[in-house]
Amino acid sequence: MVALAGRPNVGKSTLANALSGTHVAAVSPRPQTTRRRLAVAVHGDAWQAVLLDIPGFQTPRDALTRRMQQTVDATLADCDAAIFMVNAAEPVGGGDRFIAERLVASGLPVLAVVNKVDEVPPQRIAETIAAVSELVPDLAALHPVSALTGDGMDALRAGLPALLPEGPPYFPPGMTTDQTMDELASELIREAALVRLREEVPHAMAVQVEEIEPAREGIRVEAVIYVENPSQKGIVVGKGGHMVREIGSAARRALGVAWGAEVHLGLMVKVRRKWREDESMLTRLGL
Ligand SMILES: Nc1nc2c(ncn2[C@@H]2O[C@H](COP(=O)(O)OP(=O)(O)OP(=O)(O)O)[C@@H](O)[C@H]2O)c(=O)[nH]1
Ligand SMILES: [Mg+2]
Repeated sequence: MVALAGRPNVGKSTLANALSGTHVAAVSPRPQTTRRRLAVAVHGDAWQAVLLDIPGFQTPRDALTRRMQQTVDATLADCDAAIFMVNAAEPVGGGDRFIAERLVASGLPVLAVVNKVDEVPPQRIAETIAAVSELVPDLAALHPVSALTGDGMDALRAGLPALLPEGPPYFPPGMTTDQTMDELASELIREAALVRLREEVPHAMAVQVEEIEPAREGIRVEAVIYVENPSQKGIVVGKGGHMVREIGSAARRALGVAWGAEVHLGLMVKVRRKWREDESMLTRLGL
């Protein structure tokens, strides 16, 4: 079990998807895309690594982000190793230092990944590598990569088994995530919405799957996108329903690939004031 630790937006979920060869974790340019912990299995020849994709480290602001940070802490207390991920395109800063201190204190073997090398010149990559090596002096390994283009990813993949103790395989061949169909659907619907929306809407949005069942030809999904106020609802619905239709068709395509089946998706947009502070709603959303 390998925890993926890093600031929001460094590319943890992109890395998990790329190493597993599937699309099961939501990825978007908005920070705090990942809200729940999800396991993503990487199957090697005679080994298996289970990556635990988790929210980026942050200072909690409300009940939602408090729960997200608890998920991070619980995961670090219960894994065999950690990947410390930083973004080469941003200076290594206080947020990275805070995470590094926690990882060093945990005593876990730590492999560092310097991501987004496609975005910066070599000099900058070298500076980031030096800064990371200083933050975590006993690194098991360090890999500069681009999770987006695939650069450096083969070497990283080959380095995973050395990080891990021997144990039983948790995932059968071909299975790459522990998410239920509901969870995967809500993850990919939220992703489709996140990449199309900006400002305050992404943080105010949650997705709940209401129904999922085999239909005559494929799988039928009914889901609700919750937002916090009517103006956000207007943005998500879009002119004449154009935005919600676009979100729906992107999510339908992604789910179709994940399940290898035709997907029929019904999406509603509803207002639920202050849901981020509503503990029972958060529990219902699986957060
Ligand atoms: N240029 C470039 N962009 C990348 C790379 N890896 C990820 N990204 C982009 O960075 C953004 C954030 O990626 P995510 O994988 O969602 O980041 P994350 O660390 O999981 O973020 P949180 O879940 O919010 O903590 C997305 O727009 C990705 O496409 C990379 O190697 N190069
Ligand atoms: Mg993520």
